Amino acid sequence: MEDTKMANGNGWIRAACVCAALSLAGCNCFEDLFGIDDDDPVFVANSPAPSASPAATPPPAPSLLVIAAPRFNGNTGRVYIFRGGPGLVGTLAAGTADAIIDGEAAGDYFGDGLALADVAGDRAVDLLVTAPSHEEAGALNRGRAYVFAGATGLSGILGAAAASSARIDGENNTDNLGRADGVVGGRLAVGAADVTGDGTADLLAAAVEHEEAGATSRGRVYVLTGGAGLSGTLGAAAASSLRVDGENDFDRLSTLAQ
Ligand SMILES: [Ca+2]
Ligand SMILES: [Ca+2]
Ligand SMILES: [Ca+2]
Ligand SMILES: [Ca+2]
Repeated sequence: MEDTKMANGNGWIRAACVCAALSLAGCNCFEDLFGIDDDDPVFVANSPAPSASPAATPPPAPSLLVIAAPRFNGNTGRVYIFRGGPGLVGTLAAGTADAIIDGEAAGDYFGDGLALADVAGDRAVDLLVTAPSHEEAGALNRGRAYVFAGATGLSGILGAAAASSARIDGENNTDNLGRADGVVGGRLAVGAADVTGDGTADLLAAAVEHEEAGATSRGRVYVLTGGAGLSGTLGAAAASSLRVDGENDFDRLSTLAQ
């Protein structure tokens, strides 16, 4: 196989490389592959010249600053998202955030649990928020964990239900899925770690007041496999790949290793 002069003058290419693109006008790949006639002229339209050095890697996007006010507006709860960067300095009112997410209903305590991690597996950081006293109609304080996919792209004032890509509901009344009780450095109600070992972070959520029949408030930790399947409205029991229960009544299992 011979080197072939490109008609646009960009230089020399190997005929074998041209045949990788079967749709190129003038490329007689049958001939080139089987060695019948390697001397045919080959035209490669707009082939880029080889770059002398690889393109510079763009700097990573600044981190997000996420702040929660679980008692905002009658304990509805509100989460503020500021995009980080050199301009984020001084004294700011929380309401000037780049994005604001409001809980669904009074008494939900939206924002009690917070974490940032890519649980959708698309390399864009997702925001995890819990509302431990949220319930759907006919239930009581089951708690709900939300995934907001691609959190860096959020802007304006948003509602938690509509803006979230996934919602995970507690199993039973008064489970309080995602309750952190505002304990700084203590109870971790929601988080992410690749527990399944497939390369994508999984969602971790704790329901401190959950118990199985005959017990009281032992607590249960759930692992929900990360990835594209983590979307829509899900039940914590059915959607989780792993559940870990507390040993004793009132253990209120909640701390998650990451
Ligand atoms: Ca993501
Ligand atoms: Ca409630
Ligand atoms: Ca995983
Ligand atoms: Ca309970």
